[in-house]
Amino acid sequence: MVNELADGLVLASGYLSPAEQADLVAEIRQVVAAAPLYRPVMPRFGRPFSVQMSNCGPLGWVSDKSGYRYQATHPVSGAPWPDIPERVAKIWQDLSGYGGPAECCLINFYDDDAKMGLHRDENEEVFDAPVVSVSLGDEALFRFGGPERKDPTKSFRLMSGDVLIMGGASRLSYHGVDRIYPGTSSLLKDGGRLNLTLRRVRKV
Ligand code: MD3
Ligand code: FE
Repeated sequence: MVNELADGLVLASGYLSPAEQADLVAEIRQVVAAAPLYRPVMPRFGRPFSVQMSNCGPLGWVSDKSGYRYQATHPVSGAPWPDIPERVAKIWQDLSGYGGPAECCLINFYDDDAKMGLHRDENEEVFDAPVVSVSLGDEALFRFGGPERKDPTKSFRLMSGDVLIMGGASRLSYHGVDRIYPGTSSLLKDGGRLNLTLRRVRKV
């Protein structure tokens, strides 16, 4: 079921079947075997994120004391990021409506207590492509506002297999994850939530 939650914010509920979700998780497990999840820290003060991260694709999004940026290598191992799995690239191809491949697949892992504060995705060089995000595992309470931090927000539950597309007017809107609902999915054997966020970084 496809539902426009706000101008440019489209939720494809249950886009991935349970079998497809399981295949996707197996592929992401291979990616994080090569590029382990790590815990980034906030710029300046160095406060650790509650979310653990990794990436695949030519560019990965990273955060450390010196700032947010995209880079071609894992910040801990120094190795290039693994390729974006075919199955993930296809989700972008099918849903982004964009004339070029995704360059970054950020992998966010939420344990039971993890959350992500309200922010905008604005470290990319271009904003003409949407952001496409895939939810896997436990449900999350997602908060979505407007282009200004003070704008009113609405909350939605994201469930395993849902794909969210943020284009047009919503591309530069504030958003975050307020909480995870532990035990709401059996997809990940040790629980938690995986989110894949696909982005175009540079102009085609
Ligand atoms: C709305 N991730 O990685 S995905 C992020 O569930 C991020 O892990 C959240 O925000 C997560 O940056 C939310 C949904 C999402 C992603 C990007 C957006 C919503 C967005 C960009 C613009 C507007
Ligand atoms: Fe974001």
